[in-house]
Amino acid sequence: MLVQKHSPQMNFDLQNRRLYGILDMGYVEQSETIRVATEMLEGGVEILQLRAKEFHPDQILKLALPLVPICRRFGVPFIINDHPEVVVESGADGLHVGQDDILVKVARDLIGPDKIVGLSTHSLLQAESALREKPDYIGFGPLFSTPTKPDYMSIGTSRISEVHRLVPLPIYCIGGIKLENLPEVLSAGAQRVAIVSGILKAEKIADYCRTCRAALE
Ligand code: TZP
Ligand code: MG
Repeated sequence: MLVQKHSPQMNFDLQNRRLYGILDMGYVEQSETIRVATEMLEGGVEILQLRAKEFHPDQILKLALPLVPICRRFGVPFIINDHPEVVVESGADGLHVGQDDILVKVARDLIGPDKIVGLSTHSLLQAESALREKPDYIGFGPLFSTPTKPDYMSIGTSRISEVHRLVPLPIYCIGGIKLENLPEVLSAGAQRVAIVSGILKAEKIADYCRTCRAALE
Protein backbone atom coordinates (compact mmCIF):
# COMPACT_ATOMS: atom_id res chain seq x y z
CA MET A 1 0.00 0.00 0.00
CA LEU A 2 1.20 3.52 -0.73
CA VAL A 3 1.79 5.69 2.30
CA GLN A 4 -0.74 8.44 2.84
CA LYS A 5 1.07 11.70 3.34
CA HIS A 6 -1.70 14.05 4.21
CA SER A 7 -4.39 14.00 6.82
CA PRO A 8 -6.70 14.52 8.55
CA GLN A 9 -9.31 12.94 6.36
CA MET A 10 -12.75 14.55 6.45
CA ASN A 11 -15.86 12.42 6.38
CA PHE A 12 -18.19 13.37 3.58
CA ASP A 13 -21.79 12.25 3.30
CA LEU A 14 -22.51 12.12 -0.43
CA GLN A 15 -26.26 11.48 -0.12
CA ASN A 16 -27.07 15.16 0.11
CA ARG A 17 -24.43 16.39 -2.32
CA ARG A 18 -26.35 16.86 -5.52
CA LEU A 19 -24.16 18.99 -7.77
CA TYR A 20 -20.88 17.41 -8.87
CA GLY A 21 -18.68 19.73 -10.90
CA ILE A 22 -15.90 18.33 -13.03
CA LEU A 23 -12.93 20.52 -13.82
CA ASP A 24 -11.91 19.01 -17.14
CA MET A 25 -8.63 20.40 -18.41
CA GLY A 26 -9.83 19.97 -21.97
CA TYR A 27 -11.94 23.09 -21.37
CA VAL A 28 -9.70 25.15 -19.08
CA GLU A 29 -6.31 26.84 -19.52
CA GLN A 30 -3.85 25.62 -16.90
CA SER A 31 -3.33 29.18 -15.69
CA GLU A 32 -7.08 29.44 -15.02
CA THR A 33 -7.43 26.30 -12.91
CA ILE A 34 -7.61 27.97 -9.51
CA ARG A 35 -9.93 30.75 -10.66
CA VAL A 36 -12.33 28.32 -12.33
CA ALA A 37 -12.31 25.89 -9.38
CA THR A 38 -12.96 28.75 -6.97
CA GLU A 39 -15.88 30.02 -9.04
CA MET A 40 -17.35 26.51 -9.16
CA LEU A 41 -17.08 26.24 -5.39
CA GLU A 42 -18.47 29.72 -4.80
CA GLY A 43 -21.40 28.78 -6.99
CA GLY A 44 -22.14 25.79 -4.77
CA VAL A 45 -20.59 22.77 -6.43
CA GLU A 46 -20.74 20.06 -3.76
CA ILE A 47 -18.07 17.70 -5.10
CA LEU A 48 -15.19 18.76 -7.32
CA GLN A 49 -13.27 16.44 -9.64
CA LEU A 50 -10.05 17.19 -11.49
CA ARG A 51 -10.10 15.39 -14.85
CA ALA A 52 -7.03 15.84 -17.06
CA LYS A 53 -7.03 13.07 -19.61
CA GLU A 54 -4.06 14.19 -21.68
CA PHE A 55 -1.85 15.22 -18.77
CA HIS A 56 1.13 13.50 -17.18
CA PRO A 57 0.51 12.55 -13.54
CA ASP A 58 3.24 14.97 -12.39
CA GLN A 59 1.39 17.77 -14.12
CA ILE A 60 -1.92 16.70 -12.58
CA LEU A 61 -0.27 16.68 -9.16
CA LYS A 62 0.89 20.26 -9.71
CA LEU A 63 -2.64 21.31 -10.59
CA ALA A 64 -4.14 19.34 -7.71
CA LEU A 65 -1.92 20.55 -4.88
CA PRO A 66 -3.34 24.09 -4.55
CA LEU A 67 -6.90 22.81 -5.06
CA VAL A 68 -6.77 20.60 -1.96
CA PRO A 69 -6.82 23.47 0.60
CA ILE A 70 -9.33 25.44 -1.48
CA CYS A 71 -11.80 22.54 -1.52
CA ARG A 72 -11.13 22.03 2.20
CA ARG A 73 -12.04 25.65 2.84
CA PHE A 74 -15.40 25.09 1.16
CA GLY A 75 -15.92 21.72 2.88
CA VAL A 76 -16.14 20.06 -0.52
CA PRO A 77 -14.58 16.67 -1.34
CA PHE A 78 -11.90 16.84 -4.01
CA ILE A 79 -11.68 13.86 -6.34
CA ILE A 80 -8.95 12.98 -8.84
CA ASN A 81 -9.80 11.15 -12.04
CA ASP A 82 -7.74 8.09 -12.94
CA HIS A 83 -4.58 8.51 -10.84
CA PRO A 84 -4.43 6.92 -7.37
CA GLU A 85 -0.86 8.11 -6.87
CA VAL A 86 -1.98 11.72 -7.34
CA VAL A 87 -4.66 11.23 -4.66
CA VAL A 88 -2.01 9.97 -2.25
CA GLU A 89 0.59 12.61 -3.10
CA SER A 90 -1.82 15.55 -3.06
CA GLY A 91 -3.96 14.57 -0.09
CA ALA A 92 -7.11 14.73 -2.22
CA ASP A 93 -10.27 13.12 -0.84
CA GLY A 94 -10.85 10.45 -3.42
CA LEU A 95 -10.44 8.80 -6.79
CA HIS A 96 -12.80 8.34 -9.71
CA VAL A 97 -12.29 5.25 -11.87
CA GLY A 98 -13.87 4.02 -15.08
CA GLN A 99 -14.93 0.58 -16.24
CA ASP A 100 -11.52 -0.05 -17.80
CA ASP A 101 -9.47 1.27 -14.89
CA ILE A 102 -8.33 -0.40 -11.68
CA LEU A 103 -11.00 -2.13 -9.58
CA VAL A 104 -12.63 -0.23 -6.74
CA LYS A 105 -11.08 -2.62 -4.25
CA VAL A 106 -7.61 -2.07 -5.69
CA ALA A 107 -8.20 1.68 -5.60
CA ARG A 108 -9.08 1.46 -1.90
CA ASP A 109 -5.94 -0.55 -1.19
CA LEU A 110 -3.86 2.10 -2.93
CA ILE A 111 -5.42 5.29 -1.53
CA GLY A 112 -6.62 4.13 1.88
CA PRO A 113 -9.92 2.96 3.35
CA ASP A 114 -11.23 6.40 4.35
CA LYS A 115 -11.05 7.94 0.90
CA ILE A 116 -13.91 8.20 -1.58
CA VAL A 117 -13.93 5.93 -4.63
CA GLY A 118 -16.36 6.65 -7.47
CA LEU A 119 -17.05 4.44 -10.48
CA SER A 120 -18.38 5.33 -13.95
CA THR A 121 -21.21 3.19 -15.29
CA HIS A 122 -22.65 3.37 -18.78
CA SER A 123 -25.69 1.09 -18.59
CA LEU A 124 -28.22 -0.28 -16.14
CA LEU A 125 -26.34 -3.58 -16.13
CA GLN A 126 -23.03 -1.90 -15.25
CA ALA A 127 -24.75 0.13 -12.55
CA GLU A 128 -26.20 -3.03 -10.97
CA SER A 129 -22.84 -4.79 -11.22
CA ALA A 130 -21.21 -1.81 -9.52
CA LEU A 131 -23.02 -2.82 -6.32
CA ARG A 132 -20.66 -5.77 -5.97
CA GLU A 133 -17.65 -3.48 -6.19
CA LYS A 134 -18.98 -1.20 -3.45
CA PRO A 135 -17.91 2.22 -4.70
CA ASP A 136 -19.01 5.25 -2.64
CA TYR A 137 -20.97 6.56 -5.62
CA ILE A 138 -21.48 5.86 -9.29
CA GLY A 139 -21.69 8.07 -12.34
CA PHE A 140 -24.48 7.02 -14.71
CA GLY A 141 -24.26 8.16 -18.30
CA PRO A 142 -23.78 9.63 -20.76
CA LEU A 143 -27.48 10.42 -20.71
CA PHE A 144 -27.05 12.52 -23.84
CA SER A 145 -24.30 12.50 -26.44
CA THR A 146 -21.49 14.83 -25.47
CA PRO A 147 -18.17 15.99 -26.91
CA THR A 148 -16.61 15.60 -23.45
CA LYS A 149 -16.94 11.83 -23.77
CA PRO A 150 -17.32 10.95 -27.43
CA ASP A 151 -17.68 7.37 -28.70
CA TYR A 152 -20.13 6.37 -25.99
CA MET A 153 -23.75 5.41 -26.65
CA SER A 154 -26.11 7.75 -24.86
CA ILE A 155 -28.50 6.12 -22.41
CA GLY A 156 -31.28 8.71 -22.52
CA THR A 157 -33.49 9.50 -19.55
CA SER A 158 -35.78 6.47 -19.58
CA ARG A 159 -33.54 4.34 -17.31
CA ILE A 160 -33.03 6.96 -14.61
CA SER A 161 -35.84 5.98 -12.28
CA GLU A 162 -35.00 2.28 -12.69
CA VAL A 163 -31.35 2.75 -11.83
CA HIS A 164 -32.36 4.60 -8.66
CA ARG A 165 -34.77 1.81 -7.73
CA LEU A 166 -32.20 -0.95 -8.31
CA VAL A 167 -28.96 0.62 -7.12
CA PRO A 168 -28.89 1.93 -3.54
CA LEU A 169 -25.80 4.11 -3.95
CA PRO A 170 -25.50 7.85 -4.54
CA ILE A 171 -25.97 8.10 -8.32
CA TYR A 172 -24.70 11.05 -10.36
CA CYS A 173 -26.36 11.30 -13.73
CA ILE A 174 -23.90 12.67 -16.27
CA GLY A 175 -23.41 13.43 -19.92
CA GLY A 176 -24.76 16.37 -21.87
CA ILE A 177 -26.53 17.82 -18.83
CA LYS A 178 -27.01 21.60 -18.97
CA LEU A 179 -29.29 24.08 -17.26
CA GLU A 180 -31.71 23.80 -20.17
CA ASN A 181 -32.29 20.04 -19.85
CA LEU A 182 -31.85 19.80 -16.07
CA PRO A 183 -35.64 19.95 -15.45
CA GLU A 184 -36.14 17.04 -17.85
CA VAL A 185 -33.38 15.01 -16.15
CA LEU A 186 -34.84 15.72 -12.71
CA SER A 187 -38.39 14.90 -13.68
CA ALA A 188 -37.09 11.59 -15.08
CA GLY A 189 -36.00 10.79 -11.50
CA ALA A 190 -32.41 12.03 -11.22
CA GLN A 191 -31.41 13.07 -7.71
CA ARG A 192 -27.86 14.21 -8.42
CA VAL A 193 -25.98 15.38 -11.50
CA ALA A 194 -22.39 15.78 -12.65
CA ILE A 195 -21.75 18.53 -15.16
CA VAL A 196 -18.62 19.36 -17.15
CA SER A 197 -18.97 21.56 -20.23
CA GLY A 198 -22.23 23.20 -19.16
CA ILE A 199 -20.39 24.73 -16.22
CA LEU A 200 -16.99 25.29 -17.83
CA LYS A 201 -18.39 27.01 -20.92
CA ALA A 202 -20.69 29.27 -18.93
CA GLU A 203 -19.96 32.98 -19.14
CA LYS A 204 -20.44 33.30 -15.39
CA ILE A 205 -19.46 30.02 -13.83
CA ALA A 206 -20.53 30.77 -10.25
CA ASP A 207 -23.96 32.03 -11.38
CA TYR A 208 -24.44 28.98 -13.57
CA CYS A 209 -23.63 26.65 -10.65
CA ARG A 210 -25.95 28.61 -8.35
CA THR A 211 -28.84 28.20 -10.76
CA CYS A 212 -28.12 24.47 -11.10
CA ARG A 213 -28.08 24.16 -7.32
CA ALA A 214 -31.39 25.95 -7.04
CA ALA A 215 -32.93 23.57 -9.58
CA LEU A 216 -31.58 20.59 -7.62
CA GLU A 217 -32.94 21.73 -4.25
N1 TZP B 1 -18.74 10.32 -18.16
C1 TZP B 1 -19.90 10.06 -18.76
S1 TZP B 1 -20.39 11.35 -19.73
C2 TZP B 1 -19.05 12.27 -19.30
C3 TZP B 1 -18.25 11.57 -18.45
C4 TZP B 1 -16.98 12.04 -17.89
C5 TZP B 1 -18.80 13.64 -19.83
C6 TZP B 1 -19.78 14.64 -19.34
O1 TZP B 1 -19.44 15.89 -19.82
P1 TZP B 1 -20.49 17.00 -20.22
O2 TZP B 1 -19.64 18.08 -20.84
O3 TZP B 1 -21.16 17.46 -18.96
O4 TZP B 1 -21.43 16.38 -21.19
MG1 MG C 1 -10.62 6.57 -16.04
